[in-house]
Amino acid sequence: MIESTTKSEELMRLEAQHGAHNYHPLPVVLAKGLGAKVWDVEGKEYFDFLSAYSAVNQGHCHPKILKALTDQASRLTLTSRAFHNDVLGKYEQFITTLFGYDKVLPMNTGVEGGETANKLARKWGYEHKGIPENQAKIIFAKGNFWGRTLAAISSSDDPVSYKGFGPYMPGYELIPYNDLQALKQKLQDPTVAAFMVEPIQGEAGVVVPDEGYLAGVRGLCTQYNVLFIADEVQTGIARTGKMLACDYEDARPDILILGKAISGGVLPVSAILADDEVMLTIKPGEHGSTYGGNPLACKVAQSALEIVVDENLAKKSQVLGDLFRKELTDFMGAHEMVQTVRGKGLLNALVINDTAESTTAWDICLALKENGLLAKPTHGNIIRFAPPLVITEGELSHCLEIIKQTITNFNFG
Ligand code: IF1
Repeated sequence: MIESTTKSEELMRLEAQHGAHNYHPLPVVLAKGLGAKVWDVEGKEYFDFLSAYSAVNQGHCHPKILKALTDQASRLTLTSRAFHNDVLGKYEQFITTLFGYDKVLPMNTGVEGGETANKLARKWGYEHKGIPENQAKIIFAKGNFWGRTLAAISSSDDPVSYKGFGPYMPGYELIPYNDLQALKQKLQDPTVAAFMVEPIQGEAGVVVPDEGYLAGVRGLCTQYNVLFIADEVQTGIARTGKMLACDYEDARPDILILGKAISGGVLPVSAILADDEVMLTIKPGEHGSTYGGNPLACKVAQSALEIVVDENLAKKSQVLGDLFRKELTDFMGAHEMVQTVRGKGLLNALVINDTAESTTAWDICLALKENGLLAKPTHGNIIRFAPPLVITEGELSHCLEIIKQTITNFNFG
């Protein structure tokens, strides 16, 4: 029997003994969250600079979302789509009006959103573009990440994602990110149904494409009659300083995928939005899920989206993000190990002057944790910084001091 000295160690031991080892978490055990802060089981306070990978944009345990959750939870939580309910239609009207699309297909996780978008694109390709049956191609950008299913990893060029899980989904092809020439070249192929891309690549390390890239994608997809699928699961819902990252260039996707913060980190909700020509290619019984569009999820999601609008979180994200990057860029000048700070709104990353195979970013995150700030590397030398959008300017300034002090005192060896 391994003797554990603290409650955290005992709880981490339980996970190690009884849970799959499919993660390598930072050694911290959280027990409470409110706004931009979380507390561990020993009561230590931290600023959350991961926001559950941008699912907690509205802040932990937002009272309005919790009220929506508890009010609905005592009425009706799940009917399945075998029957109608008194919540779904009103939510569908709300979200399609908010984002400006004819229809929404509600699912649960972000990757189900991607899978749904891929099915819609293929069906549209056969029924509206005349692509021969079972020959539809979907193009992705290198460095993409849209989840862990066999389809999602089939489009990945990261061996950690796909190695050992073959065979892979056919009909997927890759081009370099942020390369309009490569996209134009690929779209000459008449069997291409769609191009699916993140407006900013999250897992790749908050990779921001050149000005004009998204507008260029929109133009080329229109020119070659190819669906532009925007994966805004991580960049959407005000994270990058606009409601959608695509809004920076008025690049309206043909299929919009939302997840994560659509429900403010309270329960899994995703949504696929499209206009009728695309959405109505899927007929009754051809797609769905047990929990997709359940009344509880719809109430939570509507409340979470209303908060984004009412609290003007997109503007907050833009203003605070500019402040964050300016302060760290000034700091970088005096610190040769900090190579780059990049991002939009409050989706940012710090690139350390080290190799992607190093543990430097991890070690810095351990030091940040000791100093009361939780962040996670996306690769060996890149640290993502993405606090809840409800963080105050004062809290952000305090966190900037923690980051600068931690890096200044860090022994880069
Ligand atoms: C985990 C990464 C981020 C996503 C984009 C779709 C999905 C995701 C752009 C799928 C999910 C999550 C998955 C989560 C960690 C996190 C992540 F590190 F795995 F790669 F954010 F960068 N599109 N990203 O980022 O959404 O099915 O997870 O709801 O632990 O796997 P999901």
